Amino acid sequence: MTHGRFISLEGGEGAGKSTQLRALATALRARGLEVVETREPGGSEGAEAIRALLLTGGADRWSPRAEALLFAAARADHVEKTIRPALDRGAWVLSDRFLDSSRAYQGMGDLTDADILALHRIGSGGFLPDRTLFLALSEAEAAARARSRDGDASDRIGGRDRSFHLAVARAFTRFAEEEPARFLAIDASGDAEVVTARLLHGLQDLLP
Ligand code: T5A
Repeated sequence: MTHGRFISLEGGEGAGKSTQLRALATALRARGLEVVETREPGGSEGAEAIRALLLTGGADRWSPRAEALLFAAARADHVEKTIRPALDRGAWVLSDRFLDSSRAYQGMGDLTDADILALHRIGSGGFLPDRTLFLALSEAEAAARARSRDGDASDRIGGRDRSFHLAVARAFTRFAEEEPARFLAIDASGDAEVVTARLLHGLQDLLP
């Protein structure tokens, strides 16, 4: 019997989260674990429908408060329909973004970190990952990676200005300082295989 674990990957746009999530899943499956790959916003039927509402349309489609509530609602559905059932059967769940993205992206303007945590308590009972791996990458490298994949295209939130994304990066760095047991900053520079090895090292104490 394996013991289910919930791991989230966080970071700015283009840091390599999706790439690393796939590589981590492969590495964990090679150890005989059942692995569920999921993402936010999304990861369940209802949350994927909310994802489309959140990431498309004009910059002012949603007020900051409505946006935060939509993320929290999507997360509540994701936790209830996808994450908890998988953990209950002993699977490892890897999520491309989770609560800390809301804290970094929605919790530093009209709403505070305490507001986002309150929404999470209401929506998902305050449920937290066993470990969060923050892919730390310089602004220039992340922009180059995102550009190589998307050109100049970006979604409703990714398209916000440079100062917004710098504040997001600072928030993630602060979370790593404040919660070192759960939230680990991992150097995301260099070849993908090297980054995967660093991430696996960050999970070492949780592995069966
Ligand atoms: N959001 C999300 C909130 O505001 N609040 C929330 O609560 C949540 C959950 C989601 C958006 O929603 C916001 C944040 C986001 O703006 P998304 O479409 O899910 O958007 O996209 P992102 O999560 O932003 O991630 P991206 O898809 O932009 O980038 P990734 O997944 O970090 O990067 P990835 O793996 O696609 O890699 C980017 C490119 O770099 C290459 C890849 O091949 C790819 O081309 N690459 C590397 N190149 C060189 N060396 C390496 N080591 C590389 N690793 C990857």
